[in-house]
Amino acid sequence: MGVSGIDKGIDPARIIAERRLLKTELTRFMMSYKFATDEMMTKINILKEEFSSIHDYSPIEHVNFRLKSPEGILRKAIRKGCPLALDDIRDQIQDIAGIRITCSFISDTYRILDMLTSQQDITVLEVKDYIAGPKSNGYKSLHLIATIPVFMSDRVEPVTVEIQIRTVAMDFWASLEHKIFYKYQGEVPVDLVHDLKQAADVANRLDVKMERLHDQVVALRPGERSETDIFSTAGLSRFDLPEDFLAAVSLGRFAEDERDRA
Ligand code: 0O2
Repeated sequence: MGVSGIDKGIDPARIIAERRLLKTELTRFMMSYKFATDEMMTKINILKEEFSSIHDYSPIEHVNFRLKSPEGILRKAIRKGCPLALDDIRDQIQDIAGIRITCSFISDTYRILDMLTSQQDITVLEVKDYIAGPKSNGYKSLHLIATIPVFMSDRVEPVTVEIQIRTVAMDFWASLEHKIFYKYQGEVPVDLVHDLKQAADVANRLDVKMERLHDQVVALRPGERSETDIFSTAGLSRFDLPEDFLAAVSLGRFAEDERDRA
């Protein structure tokens, strides 16, 4: 079959012009997802650094991101019966930009979800809570589907990003299950499906146990962190704060308190 369309009697110059236009549109389309991922990654890294400098651990273990390839987008669009037009793909395929946050504990996954969803420029489209309601195969994860505005040279575009938030144990399970699923092309033998479900239950028990242990350890530790710890975790050297500056600021605060009380 002639892919070019030339043998169908279409003017070759028109075909070339169309192709060029499509190429530009596709590049802009993919770029918008890349920029949205960059913006979200900045937000997540800020949360990670800020949280670990105030508390004495980071709720975020790792963060990965990926852009779905054009072939992957096409496959998913065909699988979902989505028309192959960029506007329809933008509306219906919500995981073109994907970020995965791996947390230490289950409570951290919800904490991170709250921190992200409370940011003013993030618009939540959907939250799928596969932790509270796991899939029948045992899959657990929190999925946040949200838009973030991307400021480009001539326009502002809200771009959809899918953020998967899960514990290390959930992530370990999901990556193995994903490999097995692809190896068997979706036709996973029944005994393997059963073993995977059992492994998901074991992973969940580990999550619960580890969180309980962590809570016990935290309860034993003094809550306050020293100033030096805070600066070193944040990767900063100590600021030199002159005594008279500190005195002036604290006097100002006393005066403000007095005014508020009056
Ligand atoms: P890949 O290769 O990771 O990109 P919907 O949009 O609701 O019609 P969709 O998009 O399947 O359907 O939504 P869902 O179920 O929330 O899944 C989105 C992504 O979550 C998947 O993307 C997977 O990354 C992950 N996921 C969902 N279910 C499972 C599961 O059972 N096992 C594993 N390992 N991952 C899962 P993709 O595009 O399917 O795959």
